[in-house]
Amino acid sequence: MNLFDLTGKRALITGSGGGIGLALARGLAEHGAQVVLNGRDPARLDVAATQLRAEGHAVETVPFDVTDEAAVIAGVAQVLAGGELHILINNAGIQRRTPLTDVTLELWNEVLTANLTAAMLVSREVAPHLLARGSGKVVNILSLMSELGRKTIAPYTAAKGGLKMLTRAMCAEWAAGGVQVNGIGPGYFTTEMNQALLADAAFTTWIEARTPAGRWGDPSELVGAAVFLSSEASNFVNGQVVYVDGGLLAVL
Ligand code: GCO
Repeated sequence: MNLFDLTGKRALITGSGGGIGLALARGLAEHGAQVVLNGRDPARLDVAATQLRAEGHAVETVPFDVTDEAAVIAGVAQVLAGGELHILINNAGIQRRTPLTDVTLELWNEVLTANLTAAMLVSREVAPHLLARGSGKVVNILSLMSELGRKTIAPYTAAKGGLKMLTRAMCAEWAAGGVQVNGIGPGYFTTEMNQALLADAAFTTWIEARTPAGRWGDPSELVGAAVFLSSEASNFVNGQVVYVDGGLLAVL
């Protein structure tokens, strides 16, 4: 028996038109899952789906804005109308970098909604389906900022810290119903969201020195943790966070 086999499982990955979300969708598909791509841009999802189908994977696209409650209700209903759902990966998120004294309420709400509230909305709509079956997986994509602060990203840090505690709250409510809720905390990865950082030689030098592995991560390196937390291998793992950070959190 392969504990990590996702054959027969169907997974919704939010924000999977590119970046980490698409890497995770590809990884779950490579381990047998049927994947449902989500994002706000249907055209971007279609490009991603075409790539994955060309690689031989079963892919659906369900575009909806995870920050819009009505869109989430309708979008999740559409996903569930398409069949059983076994895995939800709350990946969608944004980054806005500015000093806290310059943070407007609009920016604060934009970041908190995209990175925290959206995970609650989508999970609230998916959970009854998982609980009715008595099994399922929810994986929240956290951050190093669930544990550490860094200047100029206070809203993101607050949101990702909240997402760690929301992961534990979901565990408290849903574990007895056979649903395992856990998190993945990426370190610094070469993603679209981090392009400004990757273009900053001083920052990349600092991160490479601060990270024991001495390098940035590739989004494909998050797949192992995602497959583990999406598979039978994690059936007694609840409320935990797997940090995939090259050791950054482990050392000063
Ligand atoms: C930043 C980055 C980080 C990373 C990641 C680290 O501005 O420092 O965007 O937040 O994206 O979240 O775990």
